[in-house]
Amino acid sequence: MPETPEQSAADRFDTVLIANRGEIAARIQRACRELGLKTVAICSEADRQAPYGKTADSFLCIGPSTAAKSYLNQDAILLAARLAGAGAIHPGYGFLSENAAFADAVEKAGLTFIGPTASSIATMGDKISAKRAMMMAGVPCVPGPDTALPDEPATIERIALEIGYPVIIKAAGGGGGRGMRVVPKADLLHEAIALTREEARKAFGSPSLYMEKFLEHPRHIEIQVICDDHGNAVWLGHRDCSMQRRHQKVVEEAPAAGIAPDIIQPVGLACAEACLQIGYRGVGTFEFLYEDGAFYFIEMNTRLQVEHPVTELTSGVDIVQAQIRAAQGHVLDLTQGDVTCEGHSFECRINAEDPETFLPSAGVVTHLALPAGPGIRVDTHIHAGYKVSPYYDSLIAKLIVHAPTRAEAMARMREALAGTEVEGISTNIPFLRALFEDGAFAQGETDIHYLEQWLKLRRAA
Ligand code: MV4
Repeated sequence: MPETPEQSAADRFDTVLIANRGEIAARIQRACRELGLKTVAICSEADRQAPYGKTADSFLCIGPSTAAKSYLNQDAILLAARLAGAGAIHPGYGFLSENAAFADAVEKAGLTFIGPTASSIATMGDKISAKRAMMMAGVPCVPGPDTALPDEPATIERIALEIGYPVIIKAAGGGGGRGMRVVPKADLLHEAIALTREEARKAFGSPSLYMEKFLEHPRHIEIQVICDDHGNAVWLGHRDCSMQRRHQKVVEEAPAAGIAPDIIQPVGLACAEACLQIGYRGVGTFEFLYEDGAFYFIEMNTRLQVEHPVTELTSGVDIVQAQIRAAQGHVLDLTQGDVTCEGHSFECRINAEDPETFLPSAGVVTHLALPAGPGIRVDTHIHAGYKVSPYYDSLIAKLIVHAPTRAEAMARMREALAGTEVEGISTNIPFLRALFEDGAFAQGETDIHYLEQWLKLRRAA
């Protein structure tokens, strides 16, 4: 009798190594345990006291505090997986999560990489091939060619005129705000290209560039997808992540305010369809700019994202469990018709940082009070006595709320923020409290530039 996918899935792995740290290591461990899987936690020397180390089935220190020598050390992670008997590696977000060579090395070691194939990661890592794949799949993209800029100045000038100024020059190896330059008018075109090309060569090892229409006041809307290995893909709704500073998101929400379901639905369906066309597996996020009622694809993230909880609360789907089950080879246990969006959710990223300079604030948390109650969720790894180290990202907790309406969710977040106390280090909590009193934010009238403008005004006042 041939084995069904469900029969073989259970055998694929029973132990997961979590190749990450902080709140997401704790989050992934919880999902694994709920699925009956054993866990291997790893740490750097700075993270030996991590609470998720104590609750894991194995806990291995894999290197010094510097991420390059621990959380980014592929050989050390693969060795730890072998020593601890892990059959799969979950990369979390950041670190090695979008490294195609690592995904490939994991599979070559006979382990399962909990994420898409190395080939999907590579396609989406090159922003030009990502755009080409999406244009071919019928996903709406920003106007501009899905090919690298040629060398001939006259041809480049023609492309820019065809698109219409202002245009933006982006590096194929960039993404997340790195390696891009806006060109307001024709006489600045060639200099902008030369500068961006040099930066791209240095930063990404590739001088490849592309050009797009520059959208001046868009919102950042993203669509969450989940796919299995058996030709099933669904989208789980959308999020607004416009509230950011220097490409670091600060507040995210689901669904996006004021975008009618019948406007977003064709875009979500196109994303799910695109996943089938490219043979995508696991969770992914399509990033769009949204301006004047239209959506324009910019990038796809091939990892679990920081802000996944707002979609979990509105869709009722445990995205981390679904991701692990997809990697095991299970058939997706939900169809598009099962997916709903209930109520409204916000997430605040609580960062250990100086409120004026935004520089990371390290030290011991001397006192911690976390909010609780209906519709309140806190994803964190910290506790009173925890030492926040200066080596890593400053994210120490995510405060997530859910309520029937956007206004109620905002009120719930105000209460949750009022009930959050972190002492011993500086955090952005005072700033988040002020933001949730802002009138334009309450009206949903914000774009990707809003937060930086708000901060400027606040400093001036
Ligand atoms: C753009 C854009 C305007 N027009 N592309 C920045 C991060 C990277 N993911 C793409 N980014 C942008 N691409 C075109 N054609 C404006 C941005 C942008 C941005 C996008 C999303 C969230 C915040 C942002 C902040 C500044 C610029």
